[in-house]
Amino acid sequence: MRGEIAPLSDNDPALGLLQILDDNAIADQEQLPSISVQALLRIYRGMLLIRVMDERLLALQRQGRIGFYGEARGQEAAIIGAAAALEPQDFIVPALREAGAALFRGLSLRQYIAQIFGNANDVAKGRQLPCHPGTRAARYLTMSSCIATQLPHAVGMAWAAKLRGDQTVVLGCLGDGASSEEDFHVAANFAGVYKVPCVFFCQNNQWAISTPSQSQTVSPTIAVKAYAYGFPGIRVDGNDVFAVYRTVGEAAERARRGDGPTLIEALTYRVSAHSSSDDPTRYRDESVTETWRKKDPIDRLRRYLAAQGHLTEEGHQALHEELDAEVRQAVAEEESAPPPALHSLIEDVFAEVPAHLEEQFSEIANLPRQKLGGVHQ
Ligand SMILES: Cc1ncc(C[n+]2csc(CCOP(=O)(O)OP(=O)(O)O)c2C)c(N)n1
Ligand SMILES: [Mg+2]
Repeated sequence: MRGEIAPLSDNDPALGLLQILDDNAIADQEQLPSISVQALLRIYRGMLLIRVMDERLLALQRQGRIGFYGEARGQEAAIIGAAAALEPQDFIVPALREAGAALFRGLSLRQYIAQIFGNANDVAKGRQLPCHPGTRAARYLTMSSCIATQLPHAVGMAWAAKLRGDQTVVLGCLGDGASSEEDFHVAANFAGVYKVPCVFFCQNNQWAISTPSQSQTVSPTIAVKAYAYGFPGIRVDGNDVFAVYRTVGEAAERARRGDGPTLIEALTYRVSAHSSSDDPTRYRDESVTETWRKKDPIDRLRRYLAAQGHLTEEGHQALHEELDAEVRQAVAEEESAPPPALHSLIEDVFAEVPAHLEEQFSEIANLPRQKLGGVHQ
């Protein structure tokens, strides 16, 4: 049965840009989602934690203390706004920059930083690239480094939830670059046909490493691609936490009701480098980046909270210092933790470690210590 494709008018939600909190931090009262002050301050804390962590961990990478780091600077409203709009039973299947959402949902800073060091406290036992946390308890999957391969997984999980009738929604995250990958189209098609409870959440930060979004697609927006698969698309200001929260919340409710997927495009900007291995000054005009730095989502929410009398400048400073101290403490603890046990090299693939692997292991274990580099037994 064919889905309906509505004729597109100029104010179609997939072509427009929903904004509730404008650049001057003035909120549109009619569209403002209802969020308690306590919940809003928790959202603010989650956003600020990403910023504080990014600053500290990038410095650590530059000092050679961690191998790699990817910032999410400028995308904090999109990440936390989306996470805050979900129910605890919902899953997040991340793309590249959503680790702050895992922390927001309960992953401890120490667990996250242990993953970055790949030490003995890391549940992944150092087998993942830094910044790839996963937490079963907070229903946040480990990030897939292969762009877009997570989307068929997200749709499969949502299909399973539908078959079980368990009211779980899956947030399938992607970047603008991922929208060109076949896995995105496979996932979107399947999600539309089977009406699965998946919300596709695309952070269009306008760059895929050095490829600008205008070279990525000639579609007028990414959101409009949803119509090809028979479900709604909506484009929002990704630096506006209220627009993201409201849209993701409504899409999740729609999915929970059994009405199927939605594609949300959150328009934002990657104001930092792609990762600690990248230098954007070699391929883009950084004066454009400066204009986006002025649209800072944390600053926008802070000004709104201040105008409402919910957060003073001193309150903001105190929170900043508290988060900075928490990050430094977690770094100090995890940096001094030992690496994973050497024997873990050959564990977890077979139910019982086969003899040939034990044999190879004993050769490694008997190497002089200096040949093992940083690896301890
Ligand atoms: C299948 C695949 N192709 C290429 C890469 C290399 N790669 C890593 S991140 C990235 C860009 C992703 O851009 P986008 O989806 O916009 O996410 P963003 O980095 O902007 O958050 C690329 C091409 C990869 N990891 N996987
Ligand atoms: Mg991108």
